[in-house]
Amino acid sequence: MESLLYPVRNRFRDERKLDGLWRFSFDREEKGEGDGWTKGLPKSAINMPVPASFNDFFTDKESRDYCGTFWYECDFYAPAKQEGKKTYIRFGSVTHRATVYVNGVEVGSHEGGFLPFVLDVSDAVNFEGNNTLVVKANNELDETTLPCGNVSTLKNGKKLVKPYFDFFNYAGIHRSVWVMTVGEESITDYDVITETVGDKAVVKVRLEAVSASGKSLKGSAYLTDRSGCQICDAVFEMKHDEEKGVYSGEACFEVDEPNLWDIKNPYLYGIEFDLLSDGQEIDSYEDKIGIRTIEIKGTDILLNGKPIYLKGFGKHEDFDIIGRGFNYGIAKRDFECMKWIGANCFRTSHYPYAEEWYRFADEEGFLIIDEVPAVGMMRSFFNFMDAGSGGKYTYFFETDTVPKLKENHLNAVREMITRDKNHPSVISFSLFNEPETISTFAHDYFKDIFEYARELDPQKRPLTGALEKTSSPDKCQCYPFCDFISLNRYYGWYISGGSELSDARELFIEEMDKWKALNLNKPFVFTEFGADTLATEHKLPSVMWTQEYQNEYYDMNFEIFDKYDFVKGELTWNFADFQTSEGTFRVAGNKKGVFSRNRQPKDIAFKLKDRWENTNNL
Ligand code: CKX
Repeated sequence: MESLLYPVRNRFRDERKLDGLWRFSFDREEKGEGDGWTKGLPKSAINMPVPASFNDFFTDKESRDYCGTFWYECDFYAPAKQEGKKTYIRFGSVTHRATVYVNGVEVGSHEGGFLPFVLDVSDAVNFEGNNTLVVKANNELDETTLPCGNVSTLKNGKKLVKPYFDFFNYAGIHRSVWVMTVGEESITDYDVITETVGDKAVVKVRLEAVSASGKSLKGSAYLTDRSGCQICDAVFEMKHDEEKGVYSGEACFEVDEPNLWDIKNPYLYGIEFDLLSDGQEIDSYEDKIGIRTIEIKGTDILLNGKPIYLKGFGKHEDFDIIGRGFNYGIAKRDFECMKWIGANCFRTSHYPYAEEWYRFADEEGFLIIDEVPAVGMMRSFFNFMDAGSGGKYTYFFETDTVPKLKENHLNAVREMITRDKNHPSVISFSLFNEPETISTFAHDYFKDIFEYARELDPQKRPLTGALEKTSSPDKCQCYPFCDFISLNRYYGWYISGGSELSDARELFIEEMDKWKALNLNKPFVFTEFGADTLATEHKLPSVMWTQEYQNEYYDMNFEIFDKYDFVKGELTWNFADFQTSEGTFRVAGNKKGVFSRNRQPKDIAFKLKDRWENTNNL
């Protein structure tokens, strides 16, 4: 079973978090396996909090920037053995890859650092006593991994990761770890599609289950309103799908006068699925769903049939000390800041975030563009700045790396859509960030990625991908795949910044006129625009990096957005300052945040608040 359902605890299922203080060792010489670390780490292992990135706990550079294999270990007691039940370990994510051992037995591995994986540990677990859980992890990147990068070796032999993107390559066990007990006959997945017809809603549900014994299964489900009252129910005939080895069934609810999920009233219904065999209940699964529609019509993005304008941010999972580790307190502060400023949307740039973000957004009424970790698909971070000028641009033509890259990309798309498909907050999937898109190789590569995603998403949400400037209207071969066009544009920052702002404006208009001339009849959303700004710097008249310049830059950008009626969203780069690799290009991080890294507003935040709260047409 590879069920990515979020863990729940009920009369048939158990889940316990293993978060806390684990033990940790770097494995600089790759000796761990030979030295028996699969059974337990050596005495020299140190304490390490989970979930968190390991990097910024350290006070020495070598450890912070460590590149290679590292190990985690914790002890756990499994829930008591029960007839007909299996025991699983579930990782929210381990960055970027992991192999897992229970009591020295290898139980599985996973590639990709931003999505969950679940391993059946039933045969490896000792139910009578203590168990040792060991994770061998690795944070290296290459041109087949998502995200992309490579590793260089310094003269002193030290390995250094070279990401093809600017955010710091944080690593570790970034999200919660659970030990779970689930029946051999159990619910493994469900899909929900919601439609509105007049004053009714139709909720189509597909339930999937496994039956190890081959016993026939039946399903039932019911919906409850906010007060917990049951409002409708349905029964599923479960049919065996030979090819997939699962049972599945479909049912349909009709909800009279539904409370639609939207930004102002994010109404969630409860849904409970029950699984029966021989008339006996054997499993159940509870969740919350929202009834809403999302579609593109002409140049409009329609939420529940009404046009919306996306206002918000590209974000990162990034904070002082804990790096990319999920923390509810930080998520709470981020949602409060986003509410305060009048935002309604964020993009999970450049990877799927912890599941808790989406559950939180469902509750709070935020729209999410959910992005797969396909970032860095140019040869280097700097390459995207000059690729258009005739530099290397064919990321997708080298046949020795592309098949593996594509396999990893398709897998990440599958895992992301499987995990996130039922969230009302998720209005779109973004399938790339700033790759090379101007070759026929890129065209053929992304054609398959988009087709796969369309096939997988039961809700058939709009798909997109964020295009940087070399993906120009006359050269880009991939924008036709997008249901709305997402542009990352930096006129006035990377292009003609500072005193040249008036030129930036002209160039921006030139490009937008070209898009307009294509008459695509699709919405455009700015998925990135922004100017690095030091929260401490003021200067009159402005210079780049000051708060005054950030304001002028935004004013120019707003003027252009407002000129073109097919622009249906503005997601600034970035919500907050974030950590990057070090270099001359960044001042101890990317400073394009509207908020500082500790989530305090820069001057620009007040301008945005005014625009987003008070401009009627947005
Ligand atoms: N876009 C010209 C991807 C983000 C970066 C952002 C930046 C670039 C800009 C591309 O991940 O942080 O340079 O600020």
